[in-house]
Amino acid sequence: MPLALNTPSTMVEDIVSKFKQLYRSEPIVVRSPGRVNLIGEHTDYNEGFVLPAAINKEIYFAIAPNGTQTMRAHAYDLEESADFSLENVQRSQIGWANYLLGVVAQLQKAGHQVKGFDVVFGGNIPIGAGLSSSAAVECGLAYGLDYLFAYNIEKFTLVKMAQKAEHEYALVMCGIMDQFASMYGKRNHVVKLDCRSLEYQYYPFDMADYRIVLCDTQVKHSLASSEYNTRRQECETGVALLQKHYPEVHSLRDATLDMLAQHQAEFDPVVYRRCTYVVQENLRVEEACQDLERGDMTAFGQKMFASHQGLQHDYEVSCPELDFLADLAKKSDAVLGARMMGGGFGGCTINLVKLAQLEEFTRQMTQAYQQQFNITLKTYVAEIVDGTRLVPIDFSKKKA
Ligand code: GAF
Repeated sequence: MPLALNTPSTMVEDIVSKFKQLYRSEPIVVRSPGRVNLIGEHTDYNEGFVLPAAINKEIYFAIAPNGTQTMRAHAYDLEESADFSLENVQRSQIGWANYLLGVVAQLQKAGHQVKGFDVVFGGNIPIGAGLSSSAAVECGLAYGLDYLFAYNIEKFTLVKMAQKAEHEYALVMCGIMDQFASMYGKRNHVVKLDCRSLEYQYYPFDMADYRIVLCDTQVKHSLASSEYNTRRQECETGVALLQKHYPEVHSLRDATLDMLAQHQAEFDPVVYRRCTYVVQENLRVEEACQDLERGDMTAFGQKMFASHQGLQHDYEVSCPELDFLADLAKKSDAVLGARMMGGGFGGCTINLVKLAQLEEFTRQMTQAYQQQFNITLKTYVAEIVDGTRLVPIDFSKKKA
């Protein structure tokens, strides 16, 4: 989702004044965040566990009804506008518009009447960094239209609609984690989601002595989406094989390391490694949550390192840039845990860093990355924030 950076303090004002300038009415404003994932990677589509949180990298929407049958949309950071009829909604050639149209299509499929509306959206979620800017856009619009047209749709249904929008209009067969985290984020908490039952539990995430630091490789290898879909297929192949012996296995969530080991000879070695990783990662999420309950951040961090090892060697979704950063972080005594985050093949590593050594860490990582790849590393200190919400706006104070 191609959006440029912007500073949070002026973002709402800028977007609202652009809206007024373009559409001459008073909008509602919605804020929708990107996400981090502490642990539990590539487990969501295997009906396993994830541990994400919404962060202070966000997309803002200004939206108002326009009394027509048209969506008039403006992508603030790209300075691009486009109008779309809401009769017979289809995928567009305009990439950014598909995230909006996908949501509209889902609402219509569910039988909701989507009347004409105007929308300006923009934000500060870095693009291609694996922080789920597309989920933020989908969730923000779904939430905004639900409010505007008083559909009264359950928040969870909005999450599913946002995910379907991604499948059908962005053509990425993602799991549910990103949209869930964007919508259900809770300030200073991580959320453990069971991606099968969709039950969830918040865990306080103590940031007194630590910071979540994202190191953005600035690369996105072209393999990313094709390999994502291949991994999904490999997992399904593994499940089909296990099912012959264990009919109770419906997804890798139900598999154990023992089951895999018993039948290793029947597996293609690559599929075997993929399945092993997923089963181990699921166990790690459970154990990491116990670490959080005990306040044992050292043990928690160790699981992040182990997760990276699995993603690098068994699931093979990492890349040299991510491996370099994860290895370097592992050697630093400023870091409790680090790993690649999200789909892989680029984007960010997530690092749990001691607050007292934050500057030193950032300096060391930036220097080393520059030397190795001749790329200026970007680092973000993530704060954990609430999920998608309305932003109260006092129009009496706003410039026209
Ligand atoms: C991407 C997907 F969108 C998520 O659903 C998830 O599978 C993640 O990759 C890997 O954990 O962000």
